[in-house]
Amino acid sequence: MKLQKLILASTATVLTIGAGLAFAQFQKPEDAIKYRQSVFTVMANSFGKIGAVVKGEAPYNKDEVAKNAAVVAMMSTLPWQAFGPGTEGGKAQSDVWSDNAKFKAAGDKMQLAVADLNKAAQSSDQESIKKAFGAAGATCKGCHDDFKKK
Ligand code: ASC
Repeated sequence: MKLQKLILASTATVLTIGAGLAFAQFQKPEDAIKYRQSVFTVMANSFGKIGAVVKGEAPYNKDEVAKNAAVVAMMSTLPWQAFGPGTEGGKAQSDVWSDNAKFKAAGDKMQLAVADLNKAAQSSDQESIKKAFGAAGATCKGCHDDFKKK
């Protein structure tokens, strides 16, 4: 009887650790999906504010652009931890998991591009901001084309 309890408890512990590895800090796959979608929502909001300036729809304010570029750069480091094994769903195509190396490479490319945008935004050189914004937007689109459900 005691041995059975011990085995049950051990099994529960192993299962708990296994689930913990699969979902990292997330209790359920839905939590990971909500997390990564929230990150992209905040990122898109700041990126869009820079876009309005670049397109001449909003006045250029160096501090605002720099702040939004810093938000985008920081947020760009976060969603990847929420695409772990067993977190399929949301707007992510199954290729995220079946072709994970390609997805990782696309994510790395985006992070480099938004880091460049952040650097450009610290200057007042609107031409370089515009160029870096375009390059960053292309990495967003590239990943959406390949990995996001329409
Ligand atoms: C945005 C936004 C994206 C990208 C992408 C660029 O402002 O929310 O996902 O730009 O549309 O093509």
